[in-house]
Amino acid sequence: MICENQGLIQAGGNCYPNRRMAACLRDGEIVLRYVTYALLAGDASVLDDRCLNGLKETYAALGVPVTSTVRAVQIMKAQAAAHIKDTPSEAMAGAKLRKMGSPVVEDRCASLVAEASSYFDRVISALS
Ligand SMILES: CCC1=C(C)/C(=C/C2=NC(=C\c3[nH]c(/C=C4\NC(=O)[C@H](C)[C@H]4CC)c(C)c3CCC(=O)O)/C(CCC(=O)O)=C2C)NC1=O
Repeated sequence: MICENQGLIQAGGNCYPNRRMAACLRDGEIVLRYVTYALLAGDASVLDDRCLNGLKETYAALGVPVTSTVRAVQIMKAQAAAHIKDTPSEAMAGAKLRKMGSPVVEDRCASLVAEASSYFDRVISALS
């Protein structure tokens, strides 16, 4: 997200200075954590109630840009799908490429990928 929009980390950007960058990274982790909870529960209510409830208003009040937030969630969605399918991108990962070697069943875990994707989409629609 930052690579695509360097203005975020320049004076006036919402990830400037480091304090805001740290808050943004933390928010990304929070979203991933609640998406994980939803996956484990097979239900989005914990994501809705404890993470997304009021977030759009909070972000609006703080001037956190929606388009950049949505882009970050889209990137996490794509990464999550690649990890569930155990098909990380060699081009993106470079020397850090690591395959989990976990058993990948029924059409590369298509139903699990679809379920995870639906929770990321829920985050995007709650913020849009
Ligand atoms: C458990 C549920 C929960 C959520 C979801 C949560 C979000 C949350 N993010 C916040 C701030 C923030 N969130 C961001 C996030 C970003 N800025 C960008 O440019 C990017 C697009 C994006 C990261 C992808 C930033 C920069 C702040 C600090 C804004 C400021 O203080 O000016 C704040 C204001 C208080 C604080 O700074 O900690 C809250 C409440 N807090 C919670 O307790």
